[in-house]
Amino acid sequence: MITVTRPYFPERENFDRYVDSIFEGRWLTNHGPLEQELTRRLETYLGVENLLLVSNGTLALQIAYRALGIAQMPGQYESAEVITTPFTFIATASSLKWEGMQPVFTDIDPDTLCLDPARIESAITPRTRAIVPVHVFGNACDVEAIDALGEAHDLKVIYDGAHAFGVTYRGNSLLSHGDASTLSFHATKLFHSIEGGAIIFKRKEDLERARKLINFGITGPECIEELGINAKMNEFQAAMGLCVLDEIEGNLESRALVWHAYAQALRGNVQLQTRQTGASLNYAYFPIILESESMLLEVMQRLQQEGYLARRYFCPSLESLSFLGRPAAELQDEDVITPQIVHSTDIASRILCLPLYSGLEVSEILGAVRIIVNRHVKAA
Ligand code: T4K
Repeated sequence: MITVTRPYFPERENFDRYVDSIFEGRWLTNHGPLEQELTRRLETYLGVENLLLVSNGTLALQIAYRALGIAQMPGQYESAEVITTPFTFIATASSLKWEGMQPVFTDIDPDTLCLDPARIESAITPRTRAIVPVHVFGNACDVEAIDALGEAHDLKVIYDGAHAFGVTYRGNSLLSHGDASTLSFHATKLFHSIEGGAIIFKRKEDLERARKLINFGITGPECIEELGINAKMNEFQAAMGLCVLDEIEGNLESRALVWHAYAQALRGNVQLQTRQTGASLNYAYFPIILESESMLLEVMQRLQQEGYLARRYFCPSLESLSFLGRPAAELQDEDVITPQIVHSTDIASRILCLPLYSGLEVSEILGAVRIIVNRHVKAA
């Protein structure tokens, strides 16, 4: 079976060298030497400052909310609101709810699939604390418009950049926008550390606060300064991250071949995500948008019969999940605004991500391309 993704496995000898250094140094976690080395190397590779490694991309979001002071602290009013996109992986919104905030979904742009800045302003209320947009499938959000909205309304902006590893926008790292940007280094991502993630802060003082929060709020042997949690990256995760980073260029080249082969064969046959002008490609995902859900189901089944496991990233559209909704008491509140979601629901019902990973050969995807093109020709 050719799955939607496959984790990148670096050269075993390279990994062994890093593991040998862990055994020699007898240091396993709590800000070890490999975690420090990976921090430095990622800052250089990504062209960013104030990067903090954490144990996964979901905790990266949660820690960012806390460090920036928007997450609920015990005893605070329940219904702080955060504007976010319904077209994303569940963790973007569930991390908000988990931290006691109310995700308020506003619609996406049906072409870029990112949060539509034109719809954000009317959803802002006195309870709004922040905006959490997602660079979905590595496509840059309209960062200028969103950053400006954040500034005008005194709202924090945290970009969920889980898919945006290495993406540049107008020559600089896309991840340097907002008050913070987060990354996921899950095994299925183009850059990974088995499980892992990072936060890139605009300000050094936010980084320092977050560094404390990921280590239980501890600042010294007998000093626990504030409420914290454990969100540290361990040395084995960092070792994998270093090896994967050592080989990142080959990984990207291999993905690029398949990405461009799909694009060339499918453009004009199915709708593709419109990429933001000025943003680079990182070849993380290849989504296609079919004409209807029934066509999607038919294509998916045919692909599966031929050995391709495409995935419905991201379905369902998150506004449909009742457990992310408002508590009943708040629903009676006149100030509550429930924006209409049209595009995200529609796109979520018709979008399919095709297999894409390093090592996948162009010759291996031709069968999938044929199935999709044939179905399109039949429908036309
Ligand atoms: N924000 C956004 C926008 C995100 O997309 C994500 C995660 C997050 C936040 C949270 O970050 P983390 O806390 O996860 O770091 C996967 C990943 O688990 C998840 O990290 C990712 N987004 C999401 C888009 O995809 P699933 O449920 O699709 O994973 P799974 O287990 O079905 O794997 C997909 C395919 O990969 C399988 O068909 C086979 C292959 N696979 C997977 C694993 C784990 C392998 O071949 N080997 C493996 O070890 O969620």
